[in-house]
Amino acid sequence: MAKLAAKNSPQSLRSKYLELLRRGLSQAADELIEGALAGSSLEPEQIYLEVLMPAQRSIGRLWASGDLSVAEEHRATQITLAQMDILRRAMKPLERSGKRAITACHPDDPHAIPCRVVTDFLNRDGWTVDCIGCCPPVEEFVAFVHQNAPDLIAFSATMIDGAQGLRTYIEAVKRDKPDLPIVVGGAAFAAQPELLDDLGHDAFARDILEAVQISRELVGLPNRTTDLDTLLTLIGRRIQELRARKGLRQQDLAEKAQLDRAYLSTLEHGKQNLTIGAMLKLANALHVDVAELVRADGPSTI
Ligand code: B12
Repeated sequence: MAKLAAKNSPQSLRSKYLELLRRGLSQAADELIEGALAGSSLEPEQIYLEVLMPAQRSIGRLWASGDLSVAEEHRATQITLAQMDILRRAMKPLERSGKRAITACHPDDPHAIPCRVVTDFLNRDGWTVDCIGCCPPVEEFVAFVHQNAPDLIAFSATMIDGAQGLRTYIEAVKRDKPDLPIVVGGAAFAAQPELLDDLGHDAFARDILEAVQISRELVGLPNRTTDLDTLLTLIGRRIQELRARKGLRQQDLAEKAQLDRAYLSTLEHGKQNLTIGAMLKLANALHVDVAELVRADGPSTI
């Protein structure tokens, strides 16, 4: 039973997926992800954010350490793009909100995949999204914004230069449309938060789920995390992530928290309306604040 749970965990799927990326086995990657969608209790959103994205970051590390060539990294990235497409289709979109967004990154920052990720998750949340990836020159971008009349712009920055360059774009957009909300996010800001100083944006989101939440707030849509299922899923993922970080098996954590392992399993899958008492026991067993359990970050390392 424990073996089965481990087999279906995001961590084990991630290691298998990374190995296929390294070896460039695209068909096997199709089979692995399709199999996980069909046969495990993991949601497509979870596979997307907790399997594909960390694996991409690992590919970056392998490339940086010389363990993968540039061509092998490119091949891995193409495989992941194909899987993102499969998962995007598997995610059930929520009711259309009537809101429109543009997602983009700076032209000097060729990392357009994060724009695609923000796009997929806003789409899932009911937005209509124009994903343009790397921006055209500033005047053309402003004209595009004018023509498409979005309710929000989400800028992503992976490279430091890209993050700095966004200032010019934000200034130009704000000159034309001072009230158009702009949310920013991405690895560059996570690495150097001071890049956010005087950037001119309206909000910064630490991760994709937070971006979706903040975007809703910025345009006055009701917050969907008040939806019980979403909240329970977020809490479940958080418990699972904190447990994995401490190297604990479900059984270990259940014993420490004096909870039933099967109950913990349903909690981690967001299928159980947990009591405040259980939340407190888990927080104590994990040595974290209760508030930590309701944060929505995905794991950043494999
Ligand atoms: C694929 C890739 C490329 C591809 C990009 C393809 C594409 N269409 O995007 C290509 C080959 C073009 C590329 C080029 C380069 N790359 Co590159 N690349 C990567 C790699 C392996 C994966 C990127 C990726 O898709 N990650 C998955 C994403 C989605 O994860 P993420 O960025 O963390 O995004 C998450 C959050 O940040 C957040 N988020 C992101 N955006 C946003 C936006 C909003 C609004 C919000 C709320 C949240 C949010 O949500 C995401 C999902 O969880 C990374 C490794 C890595 N660590 O990511 C290196 C990496 C980013 N690249 C790197 C480098 C150095 C380069 C090059 C400079 C290499 C070179 N010498 O030529 C060039 C860039 C050249 C230039 N013109 O500047 C470095 C950057 C180091 C640094 N910090 O400066 C990395 C980290 C690799 C490494 N370990 O060294 N790269």
